[in-house]
Amino acid sequence: MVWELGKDARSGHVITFIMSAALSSGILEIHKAKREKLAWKKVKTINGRDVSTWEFPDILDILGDKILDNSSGKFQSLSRGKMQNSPADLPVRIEFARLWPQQTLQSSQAGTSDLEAVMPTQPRIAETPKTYPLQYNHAVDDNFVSSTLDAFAKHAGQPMFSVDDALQLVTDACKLFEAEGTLQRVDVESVVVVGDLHGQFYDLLYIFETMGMPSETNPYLFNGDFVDRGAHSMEVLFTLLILKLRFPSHVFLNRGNHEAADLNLRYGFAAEIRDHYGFDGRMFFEAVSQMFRWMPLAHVLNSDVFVVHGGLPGPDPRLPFNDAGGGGTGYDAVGFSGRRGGGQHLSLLGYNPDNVSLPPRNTELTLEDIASLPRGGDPATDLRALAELPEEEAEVQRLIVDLLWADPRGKTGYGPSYRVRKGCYIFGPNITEAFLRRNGLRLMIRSHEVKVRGFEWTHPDCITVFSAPNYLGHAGNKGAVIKLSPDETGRLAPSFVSFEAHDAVNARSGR
Ligand SMILES: [Mn+2]
Repeated sequence: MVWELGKDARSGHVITFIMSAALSSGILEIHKAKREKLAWKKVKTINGRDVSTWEFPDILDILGDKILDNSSGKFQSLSRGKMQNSPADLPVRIEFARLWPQQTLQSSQAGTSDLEAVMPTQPRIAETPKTYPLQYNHAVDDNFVSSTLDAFAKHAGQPMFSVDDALQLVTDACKLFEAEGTLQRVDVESVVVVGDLHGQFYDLLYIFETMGMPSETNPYLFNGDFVDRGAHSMEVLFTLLILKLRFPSHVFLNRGNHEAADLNLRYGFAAEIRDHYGFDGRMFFEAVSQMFRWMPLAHVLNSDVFVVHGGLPGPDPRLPFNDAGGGGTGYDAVGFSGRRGGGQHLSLLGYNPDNVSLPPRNTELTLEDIASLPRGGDPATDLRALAELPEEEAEVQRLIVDLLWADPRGKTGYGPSYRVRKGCYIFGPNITEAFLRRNGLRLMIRSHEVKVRGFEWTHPDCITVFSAPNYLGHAGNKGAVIKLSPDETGRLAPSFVSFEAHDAVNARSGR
């Protein structure tokens, strides 16, 4: 079955189809008994590109960028969009295959996220002690940084540190993050902001080549999603940690949604740790997971620029997440069609987010509110577990999920996100504006979504930056970084550097 979005079609149709397909596969797992007889759709190609082996989030990543605005199509037009972004090439042609639920179910079970399935449970017997090229003894100087980066570049994919040294390094870095705040305020002359890296180590090296190595005079802020997806999460993570240890007040890291154990088990980082350290990798995995829990969630630069991985706090009050039976399994943010009132339409086979626009929060969140969010845990994306918590506690957890997972959209107000299973929303330009104004801020920078040029002016005062070119080894996008340096008034102003992929093996094989 093929649907084609022609020039006359209202933009937004494609993404609606895709969202409904994603929604379907999600619902399938829960309501299997009810839906066994139905055929389900799976995307085979997009504009002729075979995406049949891609996971839905990846397809959405790519399509969310092609269709410049994934809600109302406001930025999408036959000329340049309002934000001067290039529109997607039309028509977008999407080919669906029909699949029976049983097959879909099996393939989703194959990707089990259980620690036992990824990590070895038994130590190997009679293992000869290995020697490793690098040693870590708490002293990180320029020489250590450069020899580590050299060794990584030459031997990417092989462990360079003993697991004991690796553990020590993570433990030391963790102490630095613990000493920082959930919301970290820093003042800088200038700073390079780097978006998602996703294990693309050689692209990180290229960023350093182009923008200069981090130093006291060249600060960096890495905006989350360092690991998973790409081939060299270990090298990327160690590089960032070593730089943090070398320049604790000039290298900053924000936690991304992929700095979380459950994602690492599914998207490659845990497997990479296993390949490096075997049974001992369990210890290391747990230490890294613990460190991730203490990374700051956001930075404010010069009391002016807000930097966060995903997005802004969701609506207040929140619309409840309902399922067809009202059990709160969280597959939709708004009522199903057939529910009375509200003019909101959501059915099992698709919904039109255009019809949903929740107003800005009754109580706008302050930076102090964000600063007081707890750390030390993983984002609560299990909506059923969340429903068990006292409301106040649940709301705190939802805010953390918003910061790590939410996306902006073109239409004003809040709407349902295709990441609805994480419990988050998409937010419009007026939401960004209200948050920034309430907090005396001028600009927001976020990452989390792939962009053709590596960056995008998503709202008048919100930039998306994504630094993993040719994401997943096949997205064909450029990567970009933002350099913030003082304008004539002395305030931080962005300039952009886009770059092509420099990593021949970006994608972890078989993932
Ligand atoms: Mn992300």
